[in-house]
Parts: sequence; structure tokens; C-alpha cells
Amino acid sequence: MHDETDHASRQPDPAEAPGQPARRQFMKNSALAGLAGAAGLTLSACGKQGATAGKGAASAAAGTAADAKELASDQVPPGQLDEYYGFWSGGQSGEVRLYGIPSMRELIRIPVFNPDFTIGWGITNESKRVLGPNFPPGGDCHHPHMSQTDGHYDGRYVFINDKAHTRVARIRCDVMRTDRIIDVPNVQAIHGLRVQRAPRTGYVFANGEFLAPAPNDGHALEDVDKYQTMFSAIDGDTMEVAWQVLVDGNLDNTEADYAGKYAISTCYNSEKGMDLSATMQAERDWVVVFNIPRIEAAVKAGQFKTVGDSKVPVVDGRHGSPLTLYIPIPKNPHGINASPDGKYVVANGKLSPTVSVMEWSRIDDCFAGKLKDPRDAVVAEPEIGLGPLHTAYDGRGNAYTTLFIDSQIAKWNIADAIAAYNGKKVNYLRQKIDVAYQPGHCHTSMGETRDADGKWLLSLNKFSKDRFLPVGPLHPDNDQLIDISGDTMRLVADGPVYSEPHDVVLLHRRLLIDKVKHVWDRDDPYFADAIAMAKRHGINVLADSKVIREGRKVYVYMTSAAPIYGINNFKVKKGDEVTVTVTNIDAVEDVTHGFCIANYGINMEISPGATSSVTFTADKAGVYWYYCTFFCHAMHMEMQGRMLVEA
Ligand code: K7E
Ligand code: CUA
Ligand code: CA
Repeated sequence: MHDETDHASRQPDPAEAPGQPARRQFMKNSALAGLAGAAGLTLSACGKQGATAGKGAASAAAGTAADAKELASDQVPPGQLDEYYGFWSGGQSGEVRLYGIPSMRELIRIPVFNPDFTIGWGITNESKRVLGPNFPPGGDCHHPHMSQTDGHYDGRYVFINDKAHTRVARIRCDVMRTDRIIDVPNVQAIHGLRVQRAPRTGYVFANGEFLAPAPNDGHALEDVDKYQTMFSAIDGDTMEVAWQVLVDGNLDNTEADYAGKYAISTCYNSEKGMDLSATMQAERDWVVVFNIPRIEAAVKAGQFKTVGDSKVPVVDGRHGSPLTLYIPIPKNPHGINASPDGKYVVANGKLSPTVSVMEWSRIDDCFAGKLKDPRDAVVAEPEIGLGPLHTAYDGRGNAYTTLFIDSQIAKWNIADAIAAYNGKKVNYLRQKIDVAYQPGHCHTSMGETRDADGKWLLSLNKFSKDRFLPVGPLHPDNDQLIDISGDTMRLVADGPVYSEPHDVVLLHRRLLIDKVKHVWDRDDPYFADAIAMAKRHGINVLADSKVIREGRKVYVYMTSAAPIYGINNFKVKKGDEVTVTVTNIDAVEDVTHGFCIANYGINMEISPGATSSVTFTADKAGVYWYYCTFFCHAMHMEMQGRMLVEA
């Protein structure tokens, strides 16, 4: 484990200081006073209960301690708004969840890869246009990231991967709805995903994780030497794969620089191992840096091939290519995170207790041939603790690294780590805080942009064990909110979450609050197909409620205005293909209607101003009531009608 750490001296661990209570007792309330004494701190308020006391009471409780800064509160009083938006990966659910921070209240869920009966995702024609005709039944989301312009969040889109089906999705932030999902060809399992920061997004970078033959058509099943994977750049505007880069080894997480020149990915399987022990043979794997201008030039010059049916240009970025740089990194590295000052990028060692700090300008020098050894791009390799997975930043020169095995987050200083690497006797470790338990990602408020503001840190813990009421063998994850605004990290709140959000982004509300629509625009492209279809039938969806038959196809157009549909009943024949198009003409904020046909497996949401449509076969004769599923009016229960299906 302690390989490759010649430069990293073992540092005194602040969490193991003598006199510090054992970490189990740490969590017991009786130990809080002791901790405050031992650490020279006063905890002005503790967690949800104490923090409600408000400014005055909290300051009074803080007394005369040296660090009198009051503990920030997760409490957001009734009627007040959270300061931050949080986009949570929904993990295996295939959705994205929108939270308010610091309250950690779930605001809405955004169905992405998953069917969702609340809004009819996977049922409506509008959602099927996004999901595709034969969409798989779910997804495995890891990495949500918002589009950026010049290293600032720009509030346009959030992109997210689906590892389970090798897809990438885009969510429109103005309506919080998924508007594109694409399959990424020639690879298997998109894991790492990041966006180009500058000049804008631009590209969405996506790592193909698993090694397989390409095309993966049954040839070379046992011929492991022929297995490969690729790095993909997707055009964030068109959602088409712009190019792919064939690499050595596999690809885990990815990151981009702040200049728009590089993307960089970790590889834990440089061995091309086919089982666990084989992937752990090498003391160093690597990160691979992608030189975007050079790759674009190579594609332009026709220096690419294509694979199978795919038309995507594939350039060769394996060892020796001028398009890539392989930097050896210990050992099975996982997360990779660029610092918000635009200078450094940190690979997290996982099986090594170290993280590797690389400087972008030295990566420039490696590509330019001024530095011969790719390891010269490494400017520090501090020993942090056991199982470093991901790192986040506060914009004040400090980094926060999750330690999966230690169940801690380590705060360390980048400049001091570089000084230590250069032989200076400095302690780069600032603090370690226990988290409960086994953290994966951590993320700071605005921390992946130039606007990193160092207020909040979220630790996304895989295990919650004893932290919540027992709920059966499947436990929630525990996302912990940590105040990092002062010199010391302080735990503020625990938040149970349904499995398994790997990652989040936290952004200040000012970036989105005015961009989010309160009702749909009538000319929104999201339902433009339904409007075009109505036009072909001579229908004005805002006024007309009408049934049109074309052979075995029946088109039912109706308005919805609380508490009544424009059509009270319609008649079709068994076997007809029926398309129901409902337009919510209550263009009033928050007056949403639903349209559910009992015993027909159909439900869809029609938000104010929207048009929603669904096509199905009327395969059962009889009387079927349709009704409104969103409580919209005192007479909501009476908002109903009948579909009469003739035998
Ligand atoms: Cu570390 Cu998929 Cu980002 Cu999980 S990955 S933790
Ligand atoms: Cu419309 Cu309930
Ligand atoms: Ca390895």
C-alpha cells in the first residue's frame, strides 16, 4: 500500500491527536463538550436541534472561544428559500433529484433513464421521443454536471451518464426536463462524465469503462488482447458524438481543465486484467491526458478510422500517440478533480494512500517536449489517508479528499503539499473529520467552477448503518452536510438518500432562479411534434376539443381547465390506435392537470401551458374512465370523462 510515496512523509493525523475522543464517542452527545475542549473549539450549535436557535442564541452559546464563528445552519425557515440548488445523481434509479441546500430537502425528481408514472415518462409521446422506441428499463447514473461558460456555471443544461446502458442524457434547466438521450457507440458502460469548461460546453466528455472487442459482435470473445475502450467527446449542443479516442487500459473518472485544452481520465486497469487480482498487479496505473486541439486537428486531417456501423471518427490515442499523454499514478486511481484556480488537477489514489497533484502548465510542457518524463507533470503526491476517492475545493487553496477506508474527509492545503514534495518540512494536513460512513464523492458549493465559495461540503456516504431508524436490510445512503466556511470543518446534518447517488453538484440559486420557467411557453420544442400533428388536423389545441378518425387511427384532442376536460366522452373501436392529446389551458402557475385512463396503464402530467400526448392501442372493450391525477381544484375528483371502447 505504501508504494510510490518517497516524497510523502507520514503526517501527524489531527483526528488521532492525543486527548481526542475515540471516533465512536465523538458522535455521542456527551462527548461534544469534551471535543470542543480538546480541539480548542466551541460548538455553538449542534445539528438540527441546536441550529434552530438563530444568530443571537448561537453567538451567546459560543461564549469566548477562539474560534467563535457560529456553526452554519441547515435550517431554512418555512417560506424561506434555500441558498443553493443541488443536482443529485439518482444512481440506480436512473433519475436526477433536485435538492435545496442547506435544508437538504428534496424539491423534485427529474426522470431521465427511468420510467416514471408521475409525469408519464416512458408513456407520453414526448418522453418516448427522448427515450427512443426501445428504451431499456432504467439506468445507472453517476455524474451530473452543469454546462459551463469560461469556468462558470451557465444554467443551460445538466448532463449525466448511464453506466448500465452506455448512454448520456441532457436535462434542460429551464424546465428541469430531460430533452436528449444518446447511445454512445463502440464502448461499454459510460462511467466518468464531465463538461468542457472553456470557452463553453462545448464538449461533454465521457469515459467508456469496460474493455471489449469493437465492434462487439461476437468476434474475439476470448481474445483479450483485442479488447479495448475509448474516450468520447459529445457535442453538448447537438448531442452527437464528435469523436472518440482509442486508449490503452480502461477509463474510470474524467475531468477537464479550465482553459479548454485538455481532458484527463483515470485508469485503474492498466493491466487489462479480467479479474480483481489482475487489476491490482501494477504499483502504478495512469491518468491519460487528451489534447483537444491536436485531436480536433487529427480528425480534420482525416487521421481517423470508423468502427462497425458507427460513423464517429476514432483517433488512435494509445501509447506513443502525440494526441495523448500517459502519466503513471499509484494505484488503481479513481476520482480526478481540477482545482478552481485553474492550475492543478488531482488524481485520487484509492489503493494508494496518496493523491497525485499535477500542474496543467507542466502538462503543456510535456506535450511540447520541454519535459521528457510524464511524471514531471506531478508536483506533489501527499499522503492523505486510506482509500482516497474524490477531492473537492474551497477556493481558498484547500482540498477535501474522501477517504473511503478511513471513513473520513481530509482537508489539506495544496501549496503546502507542493512544498512538502519539494522537501520542505510543512504539514499540509489541516484536519480530518469523521463521516458516517465510507464516503465516495464529496462536493463543495460551486467547487467545480471558478466561483468556488467554500461554504458547504457534502460527503456522500455509502453506508448509514446506525444513523437512522431501521428500515430493513437495504439501508439508505447518508449524505452529510459539512460547514467549511471557517478554519475547521464542522458536521451540520445527516441526510438519508435512496440508493445510490454517487455525485452531486451544488450551485448558488442566483445562477438558476431567474432562468427556471414557471409555466411552459406555448412554442416550446418539447411538445412541438404534438402541436404540428394538431395543425395537420386543423386543430388549435388551445380552443378545440375534437375526435378525428383516420382509418384505424383515432386522434382525440382536448383542453384541460380546472376542473373540466374539453371532452366528456369519446368512442373508439377495439383495436384502434388512439392518440390522446391534452392541452392545459390553465396557464396559471402550479395548476397542473393529469390524464389517467383507468385500467389502461396510462398516466401523464400536463403542467400549465403544456401539451402532452400519448398513443396506445385500445385493446380492451368496455367503459374506461379517464380522470385528473393532479389535485387541481375543489372539484378535482369530478374532473373526469369516459372512453367507450366498442367490441
Ligand atoms: Cu466514485 Cu461512479 Cu464517481 Cu461512485 S464513482 S463514488
Ligand atoms: Cu385537473 Cu385535477
Ligand atoms: Ca491497476
